[in-house]
Amino acid sequence: MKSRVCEMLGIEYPIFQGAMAWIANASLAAAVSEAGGLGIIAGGTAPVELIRKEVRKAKEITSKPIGVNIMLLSPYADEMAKMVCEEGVKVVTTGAGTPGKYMDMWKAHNIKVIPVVPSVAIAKRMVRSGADAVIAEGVEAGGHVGELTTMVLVPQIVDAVDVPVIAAGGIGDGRGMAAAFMLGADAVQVGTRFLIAYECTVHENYKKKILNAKDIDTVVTGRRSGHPVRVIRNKLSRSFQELDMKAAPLEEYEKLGTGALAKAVLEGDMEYGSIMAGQIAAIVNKEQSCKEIITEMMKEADELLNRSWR
Ligand code: TUI
Repeated sequence: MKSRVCEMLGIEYPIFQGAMAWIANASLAAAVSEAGGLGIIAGGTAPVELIRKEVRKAKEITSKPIGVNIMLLSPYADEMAKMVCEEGVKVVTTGAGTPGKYMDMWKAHNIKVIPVVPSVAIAKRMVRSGADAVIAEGVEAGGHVGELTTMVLVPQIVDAVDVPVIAAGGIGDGRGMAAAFMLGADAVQVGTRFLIAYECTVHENYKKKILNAKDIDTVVTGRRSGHPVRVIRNKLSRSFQELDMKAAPLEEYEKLGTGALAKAVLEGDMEYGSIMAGQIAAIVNKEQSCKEIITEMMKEADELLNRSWR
């Protein structure tokens, strides 16, 4: 099941590990890359030197390709964009915005640029400005989300652009992966399932939340604020919903949201921390190594895609 994405990036399996802010560090990304997928270190809103250290650490653990994700709402996005050039990173993904202004610089450093896109129009715009591939992310995903589901977004973007499309949002096993391939995707991006990997250093309380999550346990908060985010329901998500209901000023969203992700990830605060996770959390029921996750997904997807449907 080699795809053109594997050839473009020099990876063995068409599985990207989703960039999860404060979570996707050298430990997780290097384990995924070492297992043959594409590990991605998340820049999130962290200061650039912290992420530079993670990039260097990852390179000590594996010699395989590693990506870095730049979250474009970060106050450090400009510095992060330069850092990936300085550190010789080969693959950059972006989220929560359009990276057009960095494109020339990245191209000059031979970096493959793969933006996350929530719509056909943005996908086309990114390809026009030089994207090598796009990640079509549906609203099933955890964290900052668009409006459309993976099921409807992926085939439309596949039809609209001539670069490889990576499907993201709601993919957590070989069935989801096979389905994404059927929709025309060349690879998949998986976030939530990697949260419970042994190599993932997120707080144990966060892992337990994922392992215990049921189908309807996530909710999108903050649509009104312009930063819709999918999280597991808790006291914080209910407070956000109250802000929505009373049409609160945007500063109140910011006050509530600042530092909330780090609170969940680092301190394990499951009441007032922001527990970002995708809807597929419900099928994530066992802890595994990154290698086990990738091997299992590949085997399942391979069997399904080779099955006779007559
Ligand atoms: O970026 C994500 N998911 C994220 S980022 C994040 S950290 C965060 N911190 C503070 C505030 C908000 C988030 C947690 N999860 N996914 C990729 C993604 N990108 N989803 C949607 C988009 C997107 C949205 C609009 C990409 C481009 C875009 O373009 C709008 C435009 O016209 O520029």
